[in-house]
Amino acid sequence: MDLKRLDAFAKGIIFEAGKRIRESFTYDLEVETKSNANDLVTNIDRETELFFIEQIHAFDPSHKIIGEEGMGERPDSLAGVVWIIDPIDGTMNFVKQHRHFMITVGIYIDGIGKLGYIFDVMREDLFYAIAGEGAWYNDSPMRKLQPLKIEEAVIGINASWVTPNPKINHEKLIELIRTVRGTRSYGSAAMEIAFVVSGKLDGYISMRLAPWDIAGGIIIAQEVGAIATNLEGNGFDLMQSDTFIIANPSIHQLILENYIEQK
Ligand code: 2AM
Ligand code: CA
Repeated sequence: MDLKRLDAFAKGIIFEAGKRIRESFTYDLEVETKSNANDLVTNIDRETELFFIEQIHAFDPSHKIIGEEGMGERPDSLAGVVWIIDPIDGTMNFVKQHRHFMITVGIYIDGIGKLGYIFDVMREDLFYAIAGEGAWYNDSPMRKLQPLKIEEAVIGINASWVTPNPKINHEKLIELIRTVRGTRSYGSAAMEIAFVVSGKLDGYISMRLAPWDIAGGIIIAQEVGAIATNLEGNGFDLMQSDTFIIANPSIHQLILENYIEQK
């Protein structure tokens, strides 16, 4: 497999999809809800996924696609070349804020992550990696993450987990929030992962993410030394939804051991 050629093709269709989404603001969005009233999808999410599928199949019909909107083959294993795609990560931001939403793509070959992309559509900012060769923010190589103390860390977390909830001990998370330098919540998992791998955040915690939210980001993580696991400390299973933490290597284990207690 010629990874350089695949990388050039992937970047080309990501940029083109981003251009189409930016142009889509000139006509009406159709917003629907999915699993619950706050789980949004639009015609643009679906049109963007379809654009990826058509382009990828024209490039190589043997490639398979797992997309959030379910329009690809959704193979039940990662055998062969599999693209895991979220056409718009942060759909609520897309609808309400017209910014802070990402296209994110991970390309896996026989289960091994090879190419990972997180594209901030409105800023036209690309975070990406080629496994074993490094990671880049636009044209600049990303540095390996440098060690830091937990007291210096800025952590991405959704405020709802710090209120009483059935999934996680919120008192312990309050202790984490009191310990760290600051917290942020951006509403796009891929954006928060992009910020961790590029050192703009030092950790990000979520109680439920899907494979397409993280598939591209975890490939970038490997290249900069960020640690990404579920909240048990095991690898995220790309065939199902799971809990998730990505963090600077100097604080990943410390957060899991001292501040995370699932119910
Ligand atoms: P989405 O916008 O592609 O749906 C919001 O906090 C983040 O969590 C977004 O990245 C969002 O992705 C993701 N998300 C929202 N609902 C989810 C669900 N039910 N399962 C997994 N991820 C979800
Ligand atoms: Ca999405």
